[in-house]
Amino acid sequence: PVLVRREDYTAPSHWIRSVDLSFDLDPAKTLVINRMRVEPNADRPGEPLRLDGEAITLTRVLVNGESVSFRNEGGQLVLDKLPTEAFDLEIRNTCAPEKNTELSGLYTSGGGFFTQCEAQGFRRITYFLDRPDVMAVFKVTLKADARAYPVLLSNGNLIDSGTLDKGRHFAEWSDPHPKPAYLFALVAGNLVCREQKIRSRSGRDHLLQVYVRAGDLDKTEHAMNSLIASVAWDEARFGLSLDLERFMIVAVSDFNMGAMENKGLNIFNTKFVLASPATATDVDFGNVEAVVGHEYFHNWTGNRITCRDWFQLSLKEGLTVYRDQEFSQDMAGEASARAVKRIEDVRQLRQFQFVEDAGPMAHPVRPDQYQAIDNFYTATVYEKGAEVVRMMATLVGRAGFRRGMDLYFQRHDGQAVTCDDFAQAIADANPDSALSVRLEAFKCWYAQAGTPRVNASGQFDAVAGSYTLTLSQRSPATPGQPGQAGKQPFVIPMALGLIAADGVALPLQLEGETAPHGTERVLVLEQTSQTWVFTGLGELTAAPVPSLLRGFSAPVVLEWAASEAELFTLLAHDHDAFNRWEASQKLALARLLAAAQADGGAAHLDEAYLQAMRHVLRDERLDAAFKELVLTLPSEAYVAERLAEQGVPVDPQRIHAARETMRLQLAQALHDDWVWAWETHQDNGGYRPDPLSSGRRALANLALAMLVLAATLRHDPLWPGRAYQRVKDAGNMTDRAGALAALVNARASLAEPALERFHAQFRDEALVIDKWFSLQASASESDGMVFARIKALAQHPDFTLKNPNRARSLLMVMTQNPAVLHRADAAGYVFWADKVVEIDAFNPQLAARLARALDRWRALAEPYRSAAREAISRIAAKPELSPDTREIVTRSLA
Ligand code: BAL
Ligand code: ZN
Repeated sequence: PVLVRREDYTAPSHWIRSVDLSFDLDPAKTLVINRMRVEPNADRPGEPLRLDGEAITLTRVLVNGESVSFRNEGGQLVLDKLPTEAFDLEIRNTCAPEKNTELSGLYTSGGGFFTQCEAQGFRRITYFLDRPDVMAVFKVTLKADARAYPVLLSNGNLIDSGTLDKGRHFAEWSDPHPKPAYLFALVAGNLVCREQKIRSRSGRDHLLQVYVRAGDLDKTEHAMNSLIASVAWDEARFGLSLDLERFMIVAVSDFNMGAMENKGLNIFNTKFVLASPATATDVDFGNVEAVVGHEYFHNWTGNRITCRDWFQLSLKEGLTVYRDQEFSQDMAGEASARAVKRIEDVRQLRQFQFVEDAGPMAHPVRPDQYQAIDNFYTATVYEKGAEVVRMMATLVGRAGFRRGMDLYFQRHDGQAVTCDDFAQAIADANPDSALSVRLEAFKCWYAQAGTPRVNASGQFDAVAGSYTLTLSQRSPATPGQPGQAGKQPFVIPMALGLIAADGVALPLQLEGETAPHGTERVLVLEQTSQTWVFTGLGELTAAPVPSLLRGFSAPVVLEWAASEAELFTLLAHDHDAFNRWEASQKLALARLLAAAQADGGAAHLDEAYLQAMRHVLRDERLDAAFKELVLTLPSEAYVAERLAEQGVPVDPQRIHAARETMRLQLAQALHDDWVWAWETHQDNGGYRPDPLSSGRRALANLALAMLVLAATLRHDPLWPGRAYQRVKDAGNMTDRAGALAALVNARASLAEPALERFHAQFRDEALVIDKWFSLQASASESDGMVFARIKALAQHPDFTLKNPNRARSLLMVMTQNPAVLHRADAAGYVFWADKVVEIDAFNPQLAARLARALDRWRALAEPYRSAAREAISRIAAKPELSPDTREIVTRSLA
């Protein structure tokens, strides 16, 4: 395997200024004619031209119309003795789209042609300098059978179309914006589209289109509305207008990623386009909005300014995730709904990125090396990358961040740049900011892997009326990067407040200041340890409670030994909704950790905790969505990480048992409150996926789950009956899937008929059948029944490994269900390993994702640990493994 290193970056030997591509589309054998205008890079004279190519057949090479000699070296097409001035290079080759099961390059799906070129799929279409810093203007001609492929799309504007002989037709597209090859796209198929003309703030007219298969047009309204909202938001928030006459989204059901930001022709996994109340849940609606926004925002952050090399991936991904998170928050509107979105994002970060940062795949936001770049489309590059951008925004302020973005575009529009260039622009636009003066130290966030630990301790001096806060940080070792001594301290923005025991927010005045500065401020921790003294607290009779890391102002683990009383105070009074939720999670976590380590594993919930939960549930001032988050216990994976952090070997079965016991206690002790919540959170009007009504549905679904759970245990048919009725007659998928999940998770006898009914009703809706699989794979395990079910479902006529969504709906979901994957008899691992190997033979990207499931095997208790290592070793022992999966298992075992 070839290791690619960031430090080895060199500029390309040549530039490709323009490309004229012609495709004669045929599923079995597509002919590609690729005419390029190539210019030697004056900085690297006399170098041969090495063109990337993979899984394609070369038929002709011409330089300025003449045949030339060439050689093949390590898969690359090498041309020596080239003209020293600009020249025309023509390549002819063929590829076989219907055999392309990797779904990278040009492939067929559902009778159409689609492409996926990021990161390195373009070389599977034709020979090219397939690297993001080579940007060319593309003209594309598509020829295909007119009946089978009436729609022919590529990037940019349609400049010509017409008929050809033998029932074929053609379309010619031209994209005026120079772009790297990874942003190339083509689509040919039998598609219909929803379209809308809009006039943007800048006064330009644009045509927006969403292309789908014929039966799906009624599921495109939300995507179109999200796209219109995205265009407006980017203009309003960042002054960035749509630079294209035509902007297209195309849905495809076989897709490795979520979606792809090809210039002017975004290609989407159907999962993130199609949404109707009958088939999509509130979460799906939210995801469609976020992903449509994300891909659209890439048009500026990614396409207009792209990455110099793939090590800089977070330049576009971290920034664009930050932008889509902000977009979703702005769309949510109210402060409380914004906080809910922030909590959900942080929950996601901790569940996936923190785990990644603690395991064998831990890497910096800007990685230093890779074998398969596809393995680095990670939670670290995306979600931690977004947190890094968010911290910059915190350090320069909202207006300062806008100034920084303006300068970034002023400096780099049309270029391929680095993460350093971005940080420099934000800092330079804010020369006096907390970021600018610490820029070099701040950049550690790009370079150092691992989640920093921040320890906090406070001391109240009633006589002096002062509160002394000490913050210190340390960094864990990560692969290739030693811990504490080897890492520089991070620059950590710590948003905080102080609360009196009665809930009053206290004015914050630091020693040496003449007046308080509000009730919330951001301290910057930049050394290993620092102390701040807050003064003017002479009126207080009891110590204030610090509310630290408000809004999760930095991606760190906060170690603060809060007392129960302090957590109850925060839960009841914190002005920061994030920290109120955080307090609830800490209260639950303490109980879960104790129960998971206690003999017998049973959690006993005390009255104080239950009373606090009851209080939240009944609090009229709080949003239903927030209540649902507070009353949902920390996930088993999160509990496992906290144990691992304390050096306690992780026993997933014990954690599962403890959490389930706690859930049951919550269900029973709060029974009347759940009844109240269910009854008072029913919506009779039409379905709308807005935050308020989706929050009400979320809480009603949680209440129903609790009621069905408790009722099933006491053989009371009332609530299971109600849930079954809801599966039958719900007016939307959120309620229907919620009721079905309640029955399945409670192992109610009505679960079986409900599952059958659901399947029969939606047998023709692929995305709903995906839900049907996931719902069963994510069910609460009991006596191995869920695992047995999953194995049976893998043989179901509707199941296939070939469709990534379907494969993920069962297998990825299973690996995220700890009590199913981690079995004392190792059967979960054996099943998983077999599937990784099976998938790897035809879709390495998908296999490599699945192969990450046992990343944290070293943290496991016996017998899991040894069995997990053995399962990974079994995969690693396969000689024919793809480089993608090979990299994952090798790192895992290292
Ligand atoms: N660029 C790959 C898909 C995405 O992040 O939008
Ligand atoms: Zn992206």
